[in-house]
Amino acid sequence: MTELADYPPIPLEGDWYFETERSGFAQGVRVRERPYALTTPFQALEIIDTDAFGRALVLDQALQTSERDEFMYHEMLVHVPLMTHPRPVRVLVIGGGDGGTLRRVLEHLTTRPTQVEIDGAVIDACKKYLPSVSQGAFENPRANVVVEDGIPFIRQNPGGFDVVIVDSTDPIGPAAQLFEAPFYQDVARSLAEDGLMVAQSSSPLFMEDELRSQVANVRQAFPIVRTYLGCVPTYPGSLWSYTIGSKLHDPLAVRREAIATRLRESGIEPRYYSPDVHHAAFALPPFVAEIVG
Ligand code: AG3
Repeated sequence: MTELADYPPIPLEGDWYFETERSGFAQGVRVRERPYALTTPFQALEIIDTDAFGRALVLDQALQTSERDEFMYHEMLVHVPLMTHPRPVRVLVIGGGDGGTLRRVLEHLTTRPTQVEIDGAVIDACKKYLPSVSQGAFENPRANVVVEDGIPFIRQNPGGFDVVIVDSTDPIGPAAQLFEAPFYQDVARSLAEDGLMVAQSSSPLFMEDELRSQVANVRQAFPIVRTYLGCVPTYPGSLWSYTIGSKLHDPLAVRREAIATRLRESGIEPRYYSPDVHHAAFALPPFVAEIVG
């Protein structure tokens, strides 16, 4: 254990860490080791080794990603919007300091994606302690990684991006503004005429109000808005949502054969995403359809 001294580590009960949600609900993992913890200028960061999920990243006491299930989240966050755009060239990632998103973006492109992450300490910790998530993405010469606040960055870069991917923490703390209407309007301005964006959009079961207002905010900025679902066992309730805002391309209009061809040509071998999963993810249970309107 190193560098735990300057940060009160996440509270354990015995060797269990419980992430508590509102409504008196908690999800627990047994913790084997606590290799690293740090209070950054933005948040409390801890790396834990768990029996169930392998090594994992915790920010402000919310599990962000784990070796075992990171693919379930990152593949859905990246492949769905990038397959929706017919020819993504200029791609921007906001957040995503563990590198799991950047790694998948690099698989699609031959061009240079940009990533803007506010907290360089997350990148440093994940490169060192969670290298299997980024798999060298930060060292890739094509990766343009900027440690900066994404909100002013997006305002200063209008007009060029094909796809913007918002890989943020929950809508509280440092990421709160990334869920607001002015930010989505800035994102829309930063996109090309046929550009689109995606943002992780919380648990439809436990964060219903946040999802409802986020989707309403995306609607203020984009004509095509589609929420889709996936399963991420480390997140509260497992059922997780993502929301696309698009100027032209509709994720529902992408043909399965086109997805299969692009996967094959790019040599991408997803473990969660597939042409069928792409479309299935947009089938919303009535309670989710009601939330997103
Ligand atoms: N981004 C979404 C994390 C949400 C987790 N919420 C929670 N555990 N309450 C994760 C970043 C992965 N690149």
